[in-house]
Amino acid sequence: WAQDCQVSNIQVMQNFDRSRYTGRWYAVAKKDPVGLFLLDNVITQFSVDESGKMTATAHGRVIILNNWEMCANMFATFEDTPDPAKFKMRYWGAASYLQSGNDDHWVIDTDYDNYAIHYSCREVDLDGTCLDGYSFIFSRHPTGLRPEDQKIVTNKKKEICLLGKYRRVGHTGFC
Ligand code: ODT
Repeated sequence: WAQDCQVSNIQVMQNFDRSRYTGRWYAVAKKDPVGLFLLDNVITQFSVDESGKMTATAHGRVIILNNWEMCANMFATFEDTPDPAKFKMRYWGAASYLQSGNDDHWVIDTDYDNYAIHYSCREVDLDGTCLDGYSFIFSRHPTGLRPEDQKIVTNKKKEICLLGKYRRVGHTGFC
């Protein structure tokens, strides 16, 4: 089996269950996109509304306008696609000067109770690989991933061709 790194061949979570995904997730690692936004202290909260649609809020430390450090409060709604683990995420900030956009939002893998791997390719290259994207590793635990989950996560990072591209996301209490 040779890894081809085609975005269209990336395997996502089978039978993704959005209701089990709800609640709080702590970002523990991140692969940054071009135009990096969320720096650290990133916590997200997923919900499913009365109509079954997934929504989320997130906060994290950002630096805007060159040198102004603040805690960004962000919101997102998710549009379903034929694959239950692939969404379109429309997002915006509590303040107009924060980032907004519409990104792919794929759940690569999760056990719902401990870890989750998120992936978003913003720009697919001519050869079908990802030219610009980002990925978050989330934990249910503010202390990070359990050792038994680290192995699973490392394997998945390999599968999505991002092994070695992540940095640790710290939680210092800034937000
Ligand atoms: O930080 C970056 O460099 C790119 C990320 C931009 C999107 C941030 C939008 C957050 C919107 C509200 C929360 C949603 C939860 C998302 C989970 C993972 C992806 C951000």
